[in-house]
Amino acid sequence: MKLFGSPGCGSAVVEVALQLANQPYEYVQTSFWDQNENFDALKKANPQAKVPTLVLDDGTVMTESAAMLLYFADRIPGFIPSDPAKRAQFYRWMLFIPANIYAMFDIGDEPSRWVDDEKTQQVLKEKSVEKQKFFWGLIEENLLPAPYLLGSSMTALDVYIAMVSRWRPGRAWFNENCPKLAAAVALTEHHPVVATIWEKNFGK
Ligand SMILES: N[C@@H](CCC(=O)N[C@@H](CS)C(=O)NCC(=O)O)C(=O)O
Repeated sequence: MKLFGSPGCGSAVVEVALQLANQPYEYVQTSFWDQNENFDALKKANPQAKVPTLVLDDGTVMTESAAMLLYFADRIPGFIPSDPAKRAQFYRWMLFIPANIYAMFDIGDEPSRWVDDEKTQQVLKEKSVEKQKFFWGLIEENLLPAPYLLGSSMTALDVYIAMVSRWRPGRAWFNENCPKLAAAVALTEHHPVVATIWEKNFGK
C-alpha cells in the first residue's frame, strides 16, 4: 500500500492505524504545501491533491482520514467499541470531526480560495477557528472519558482526537477548555505506536 502524507497532516492518524494493523506500507511524502517530485503522483491518485490519500495494493484509491481509520479498525483489537451505546457515540464523533472541525481547515488554511480581500481573509480564518472552538465544546460536553474517550480501551476516536487537537486553535486552548478530552488525549499519546508516529509528525 502507498500512503501519501506529510508531517503534521491528517496522514499521521492513518500511519498509526496501518502500524497497529501490522499492515506494511510505503510512505510517500508530499502535499499542496510541499509540491515535490511526488506531487504529480498524488494529483493523479486524488485530483483534490489532499493528504492523506491511500492507494491499496489492488490500486483502489481511498481519500478521507476517518474512512481509512475505520477501514483498518476491525483488524485492531478494541479500536471500535463493542458496546452498542458506545459504538453509537463512536460513529457519531468519528464523522462529526471530519464533517465539522477538519472541514474548517479547508477555509482557514487557504482563505484566499474563498475571498479576495486580505482583511476579509483574516476575518474568515478567525471565524473558522471560532467555529472549531464551538465544535470542540460540543464534544467536551458529550463525552465522559473513563479513562479513554469511550471506556477502557483506546479506540480510533482517541487517536483521531489526539491528532486534530494538535491543530488550530492549538493545544494550549484545548487543554484549558476541553480538560476531559485533554486527559484522555494525554493517555493516548503515551501509547508507544502513537508516541513514535507523533514524534515524526509533530516533534517532541
Ligand atoms: N476530508 C479530508 C481532508 C484532508 C485535508 O484537507 N488534508 C489537508 C492536509 S491536513 C490537505 O491536504 N490540504 C491541502 C489543500 O487544502 O489543498 C480527510 O479527512 O482526509
